[in-house]
This record gives sequence, C-alpha cells and structure tokens, in this order.
Amino acid sequence: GQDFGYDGSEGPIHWGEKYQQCVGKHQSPIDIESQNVIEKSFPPIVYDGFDQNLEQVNVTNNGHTVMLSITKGEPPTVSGGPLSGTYAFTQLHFHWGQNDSLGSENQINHQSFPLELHVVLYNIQYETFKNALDYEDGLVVLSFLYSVSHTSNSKYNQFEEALDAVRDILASKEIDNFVSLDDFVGIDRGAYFTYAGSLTTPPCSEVVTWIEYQNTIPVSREQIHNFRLLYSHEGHLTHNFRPVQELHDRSIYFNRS
Ligand code: BO1
Ligand code: ZN
Repeated sequence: GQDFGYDGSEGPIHWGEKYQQCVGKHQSPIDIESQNVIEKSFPPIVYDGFDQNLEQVNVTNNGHTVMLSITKGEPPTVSGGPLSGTYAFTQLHFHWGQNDSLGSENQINHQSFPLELHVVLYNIQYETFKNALDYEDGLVVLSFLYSVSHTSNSKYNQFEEALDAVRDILASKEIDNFVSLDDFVGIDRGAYFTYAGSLTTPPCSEVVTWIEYQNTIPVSREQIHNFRLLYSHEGHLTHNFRPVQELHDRSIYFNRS
C-alpha cells in the first residue's frame, strides 16, 4: 500500500515497523490533563504577519489531510512564549474524525474535539523545514481545537470553497488574497498548553514544541462534514487522527492569559 494510513495494517499501531521514531518516548498527540499541568508565565508570543492577508496560497489534498501552503509572499513568523528563536510558517492542515464526538489529535481532560488545526512553522536558523527535522528545537506547531456552532463561520468560506475543489486525491487549488491567519483562527490566543512532542504522522520526528490553545474555534456541523468528503487512497478520508500517546517523563506547562 501507501506509506502510512489510519486503518488496519497501515494504521498508527504499525507505523513503528517502518518508522523507528514513531515508538519513541516523546510522541504526540497526548491527553492534556489539567490536574497534571504546571502553571507558568511565559513571555508574550509575538505573531508577525498574522494580521495580513496571504497573497497566494495553494490548498492540496495529499491523501492524508488537506494542506495549505504559501506560494507567493512572505511567510508569517512566531517568536517568544516558550520558544527561542524565530519560526517561519511552512503549512497548515487539519485532523478530523468519523463524527463530531472525535477527530482531534490532542485531547484535554480525556475530551476529544471534532477538528484540530495545525499551523506548522520551522526554526529559521535551520533554513528549511526538512533540515529543521534534525533538531529538537526544529519545529513549532500552533494547534487549535474546534467546537460545533449553530452558525456557519464565514471566515472559512474561502477554505470551504477550496475543500470542494480538492475532493480528489492529489487535487490542488490556488487562491489569491487568502484570509489572514488572525482571521482564520479568530480567537483569543492568550491561554495555551505547551509541551515537547513529535510530528503526529510518520516519520514522527521528536522535534516539535506544541502550543495547544485552550479556546476553541467555532464552526458549523456542515463545515466540519465537508472534510469527511475528501477522498483518500481507498474511499473517503473519514478520519485522520492519531490516538493519544503516553506522556512518559514530560511536563506540560499552562500559560494563563
Ligand atoms: S503534524 O503537525 O505533527 N501533524 C505534522 C506532521 C507531518 C508534517 C508536518 C506536521 N510534515 C510532513 C510533510 C511530509 C514530509 C514529512 C517528513 O513531514 O507533510 O511531506 O514527508 O518530512
Ligand atoms: Zn497535524
């Protein structure tokens, strides 16, 4: 079959057979239990370029998820908070499940959410995403959880249009003047959990500082459902979340807003 999947012999419990790092001790996602977190005040996170529309983006269905990358214009960056150095945007993508009771990768107090957004940035001192995979401070993922709202979130209109256009595996669509990351996220980013973890897909590299925001982004049931209509190698991509992994010796910090 393909390189990895979410079911049967290609599913998450088999990833370690081909990808050593997937059986490591600092894997993601995790269940964030509020009784176990350490409260800590980090310096402010500095978001640069998040307030500007993206000049041109490409949205693609890669068979594992729907992913947005920038094809024209300066990538937004983050620094501060728990990070040392500056991280540049490389792509964003989503994880979801068969129904609204599951689908997020990270959980909070054993609770799953129907959708999770990963905004992936790499440490600019390593120059490329690929190089950054070799260093423990190589990547940061800004991770957002969604909640079901009775009203449609109009900030997702452009993205929903792209979702329709990329239902076929490997389909892609270019969009000019895409909504800013501030608007795409739309919530107060003050309170967050942070921990050291990994990519949640092979090669499962343990190089990710996770920033998991406590507030959720509201979207309608219909908006979530459109993700499940994408095609993968075998039929609809109904779910693409990895189960939670053991915390082992790690600490989770909570920065209150
Ligand atoms: S995630 O945010 O932890 N779910 C995550 C998982 C994988 C990647 C980024 C974030 N990136 C993938 C690329 C692949 C590449 C692989 C290893 O990393 O999408 O194209 O092969 O470099
Ligand atoms: Zn992801």
